[in-house]
Amino acid sequence: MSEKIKLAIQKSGRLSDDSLKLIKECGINVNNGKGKLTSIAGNFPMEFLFLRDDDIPGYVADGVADLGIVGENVVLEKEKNVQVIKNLGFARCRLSLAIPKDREYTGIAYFDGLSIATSYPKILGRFLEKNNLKADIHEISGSVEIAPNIGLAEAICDLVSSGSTLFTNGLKEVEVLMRSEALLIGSPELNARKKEILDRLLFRINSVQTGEKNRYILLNAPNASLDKIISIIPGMKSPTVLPLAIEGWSSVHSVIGEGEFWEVIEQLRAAGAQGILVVPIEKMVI
Ligand code: PRT
Ligand code: ZN
Repeated sequence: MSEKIKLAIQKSGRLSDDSLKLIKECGINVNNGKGKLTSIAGNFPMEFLFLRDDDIPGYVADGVADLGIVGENVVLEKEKNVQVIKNLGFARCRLSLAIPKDREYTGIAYFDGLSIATSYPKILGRFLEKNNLKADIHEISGSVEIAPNIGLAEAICDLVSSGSTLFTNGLKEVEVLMRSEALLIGSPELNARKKEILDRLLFRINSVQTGEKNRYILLNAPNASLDKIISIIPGMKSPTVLPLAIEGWSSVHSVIGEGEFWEVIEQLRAAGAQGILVVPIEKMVI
């Protein structure tokens, strides 16, 4: 049997759906039926391990898995010997310190001598040390946000995304320790065959990500405006210009960045463009 690369992904949780979506968008079939711990891709030399996110850095460092998809927060907390291969842009959140909302926050020295509940004792410990603060770290594995209300700690250090969990527990976010997103991590020692498979995977991930960041644009323009319009949407090499059936008009096709979308549309309309269509790009190979 030919060699496969082993990718560890979260079995169930906030990373699972986006990890599977990315794999599928890369054209790789993943069969993650209920209760499965491993599976093999039908059409790519890849094997999947479905694990708890906390275990992923350790499995990758030990070489049980070659690659893993996991939050940066977990990678920094676990301090395992893994390499970060790529930022994946989903599961964005921040690790923050929060205190009861009726307390006046006086700056970072507020935390000196307090007890702080967290599931991230190492990241918090490093942060306190860097700021020359001493605090009592209570490591708990879940529901950190209730700690102040039940008298377990005076502050918490936890992941935040919308902020609603803090709000409903009467807490306020006062310091951000780090920002996190999902990462593709890898074992520092991959053999030549596995590096080749990784390169193929990265090529596909890059094409998906570039496609997501761009839009395909089609419009009609009077021929007299073509020069101006082409200068606004230069595209990958240059736009495609096709004559319309009606005399003196052309259809222009190009690619624009998702972030510049509205600005570009306004400029195009001012330059005389009509019938502007903008459509998503599934994959883009530059
Ligand atoms: O079972 P397993 O150990 O695999 O999963 P888990 O329960 O440890 O992790 P899971 O699935 O909750 O989160 C996996 C990863 O998603 C985290 O390690 C982060 O990298 C990322 N992530 C992104 C988040 C959040 N956003 C997030 N909001 N992880 C957790 N939260 C929690 C947070 O702990 C708090 O309880 O959501 C609550 C806050 O959310 P808001 O929106 O109310 O602010
Ligand atoms: Zn976990």
